[in-house]
Amino acid sequence: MSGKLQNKTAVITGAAKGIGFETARLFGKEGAKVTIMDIDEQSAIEAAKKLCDEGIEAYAFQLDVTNAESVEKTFQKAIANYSGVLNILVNNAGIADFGTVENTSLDVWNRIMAVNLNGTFFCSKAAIPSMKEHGGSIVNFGSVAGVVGIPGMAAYCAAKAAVVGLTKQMAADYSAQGIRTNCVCPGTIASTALGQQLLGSDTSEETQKKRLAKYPIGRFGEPVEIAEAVLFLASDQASFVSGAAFNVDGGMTAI
Ligand code: NAI
Ligand code: 1HS
Repeated sequence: MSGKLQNKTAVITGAAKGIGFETARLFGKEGAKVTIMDIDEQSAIEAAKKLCDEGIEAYAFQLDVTNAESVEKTFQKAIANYSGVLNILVNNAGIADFGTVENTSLDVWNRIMAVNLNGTFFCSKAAIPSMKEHGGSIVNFGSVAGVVGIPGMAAYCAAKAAVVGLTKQMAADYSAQGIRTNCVCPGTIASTALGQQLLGSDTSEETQKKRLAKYPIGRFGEPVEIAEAVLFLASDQASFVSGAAFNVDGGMTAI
């Protein structure tokens, strides 16, 4: 049986855990070779091993996406490992923190920008040369927080909105050169570390109720529901889709 990503090569950042890991697993099930890049080396190795045990060709590289020099070197190694051909990049690595403009420190602001926005910029910069030669697809990670304002998440909302903007800009520059760029904007995925951090940021019954009430579908999402959307955008099924910000949010941004 031939999968939707048969023989494609993919790099997924922040894929040791959470949504990134489920994306790597789904890509692998669809026939892709997957490279997990994550700041957490041990977890990245374990994640790749788990996928190999499931019959997927998976590799692990330690990488902090905020370090431009390491990004360049690590992508060179990963792309060489794919004999020079990288088809898909998923810029999934991301972190969240909380605060209004008044109570967000410059350190927190810079860190949120560094991982969510600069990381996407650095990794794309490292992947594009191979993709220009062979064609490619980049999927960035926005959030509903990049589409609407979320109380108490100034830096995160700004970073994710910038990722949505960068996605459209990259589509404008590179679509004619065979590289489609899109982003997913997930609503809350409660089961991941980041989802738990979000729900734990204010555990009052009132806030929890208000949060869930924002989701017309009546629940939060699962990692695999985001992975399915990333798979579509990354695959040839989305051959005419470039510059899209795809809300995968149970209707959260529709109301
Ligand atoms: P997670 O916290 O479960 O996983 C994030 C992964 O990124 C971890 O393995 C972590 O080690 C890695 N990472 C963190 N900083 C890194 C760095 N500097 N370099 C390389 N790797 C790094 O998070 P989750 O929930 O899987 O989120 C994935 C993406 O989805 C993020 O971009 C997040 O902003 C976005 N998102 C998540 C939502 C949620 O509710 N969980 C909702 C909307 C968007
Ligand atoms: C943290 C992740 O990107 C989701 S922000 C959505 C927060 S809320 O709508 O569930 O309050």
